Amino acid sequence: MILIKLGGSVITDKKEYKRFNKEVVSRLCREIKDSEKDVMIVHGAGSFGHVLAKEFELQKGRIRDDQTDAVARVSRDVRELNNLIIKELIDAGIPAVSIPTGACFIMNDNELHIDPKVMQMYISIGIVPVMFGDVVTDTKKGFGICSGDRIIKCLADIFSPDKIIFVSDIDGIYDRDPKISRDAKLIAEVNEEILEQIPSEMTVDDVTGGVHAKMRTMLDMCSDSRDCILVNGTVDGRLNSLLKGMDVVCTRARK
Ligand code: IP8
Repeated sequence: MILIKLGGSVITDKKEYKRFNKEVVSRLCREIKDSEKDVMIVHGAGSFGHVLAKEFELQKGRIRDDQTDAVARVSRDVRELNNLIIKELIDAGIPAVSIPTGACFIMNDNELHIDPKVMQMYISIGIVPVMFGDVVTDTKKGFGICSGDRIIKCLADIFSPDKIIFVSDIDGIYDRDPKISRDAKLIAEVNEEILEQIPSEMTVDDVTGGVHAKMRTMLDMCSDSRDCILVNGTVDGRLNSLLKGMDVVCTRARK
């Protein structure tokens, strides 16, 4: 099984509140279907989640009264995004069902605990469960933000996928910020030592951390028998080629 995270930067326009990248998502769903691989899918929140979550500091848990309304609005918005994605998956021929993280699971001081039974049942009848970054109740903090990357980590521990693919809007990890430095070089394989040397301020405007945090999660999950790969989903066919086992421009995490 291949675990795929569709990142917020590729499924939405992160600069504009609730802007869905319908064409890109539709193509990515067709690329997944065409690969004929057995997959589980998680998606990020993009501008459906991060804009309000950041404004109301939801990642800090319950710290003031005006957050309650924001919790409800962010939950509503990420479900709206999830519905749009489920529609594209079904239109592409993938029988997908939504498993809303905040409705099904609880966090304990930011730590997500997933009971896999519902997902196992869906998988056993040929349905693809889809989870997403969400606002989740937290036994210690009242609520918190659970990122898609944290869900991926949890699912990887439970379902032992052969491969984990993070689909983003960048070709991979660079040795310096490619938006600032024209001679930034793409790194094909990242390990702990290489990651240490990459500037940590090279992050996107997220409440759940940027490229650096993602690479760290990837290093945690990769092994000799499991590839963890960051790939650019804005390039036509790249995800499809990667799913089919071809060599593509990307960054792989290496222990
Ligand atoms: O986009 C964040 O999930 P991510 C979830 O996977 C919210 O980091 C609600 C901001």
